[in-house]
Amino acid sequence: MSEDYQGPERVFSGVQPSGELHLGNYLGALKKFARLQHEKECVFCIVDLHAITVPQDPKRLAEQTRHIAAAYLASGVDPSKALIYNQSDVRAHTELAWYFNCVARTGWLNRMTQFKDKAGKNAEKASVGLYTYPVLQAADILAFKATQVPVGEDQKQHLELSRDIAGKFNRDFNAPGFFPLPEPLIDGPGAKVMSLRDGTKKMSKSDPADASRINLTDDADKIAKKIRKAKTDSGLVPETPDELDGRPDIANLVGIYSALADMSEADVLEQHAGSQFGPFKNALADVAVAAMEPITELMTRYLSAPDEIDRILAEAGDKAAAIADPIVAEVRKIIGFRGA
Ligand code: AQP
Repeated sequence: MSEDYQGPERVFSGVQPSGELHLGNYLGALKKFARLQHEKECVFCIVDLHAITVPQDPKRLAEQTRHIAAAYLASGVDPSKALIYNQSDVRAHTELAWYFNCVARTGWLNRMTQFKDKAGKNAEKASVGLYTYPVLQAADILAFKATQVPVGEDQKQHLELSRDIAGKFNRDFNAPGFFPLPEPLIDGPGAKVMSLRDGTKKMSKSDPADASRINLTDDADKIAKKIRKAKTDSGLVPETPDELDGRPDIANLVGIYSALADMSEADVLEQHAGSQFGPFKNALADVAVAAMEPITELMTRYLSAPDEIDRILAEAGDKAAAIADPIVAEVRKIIGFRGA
């Protein structure tokens, strides 16, 4: 946090309604959110403005947004403790993003590896929105003057950009401490869940291979099958975490086990050291099904009441706007707009 920032602590994070959520989203984000709501003021968003940086089917977008809301609720985020709202319902995001577009430097954005990964060889054809995505993300966080941002490791570089934007705004407009420098919360197991087919690639909703990920909607049978088919090597389960170096597929499975069972990696390995991967995967499948099945069931239950989801989102949207609008009004004044 900025040395000069004197405001309250606040946690902000978001999830995109751009496809099926998977175990990486759950362990890297949702599970942490459910814990943090007991410790700090939390604002959680469904970032539909981010989702449209790549084409979305308008008929499916609202449905996917409810799907993410159901995932938040099923993962244990309680709307009476934390806000769960929809980004496009709160205008402060887009307004602040424009001001930040004028603060951020193109050189900073050119360094963002996620844009390069997502745009691929066709960067010229990617939307401008995909390019400036991290600027909107900075606006999401700073419209709430959030001090902490729980995310997976893939978001670390974007968080650094948010800090750079906050610092430059404070300096450029001679407003020391106006924005905090938000800190990423990336600690703990599950911060980087990798593909079940390739332990060097992150588990991702855009991977064409469904077997690479465990979706939050997969039933027990599917979860177990995917884990049994996960890539391993010809060795045995090692004895200590140090021996996971250079064995990315095994390190990934041990990491998933540890995160789902709330055990240290050392304890997981102590239980299974020297075992073949068949029995290890069976044990992991049991752990995964026990942890994920209740979430899938709860999601289905929440999704059967879309009106209730809409009510929760609308109520939280009003509360979120009541926090963010005055902050953005102050920004207008600081910038020097007439009538601000
Ligand atoms: N593999 C992962 N391990 C740990 N955390 C992860 N997150 C995503 N993948 C992993 C975290 O989930 C949160 C929400 O992510 P998002 O919906 O904003 O989208 P994303 O990061 O773009 O997720 P995907 O699945 O990887 O989507 P695509 O395939 O579109 O790139 C974030 O906190 C993220 O860190």
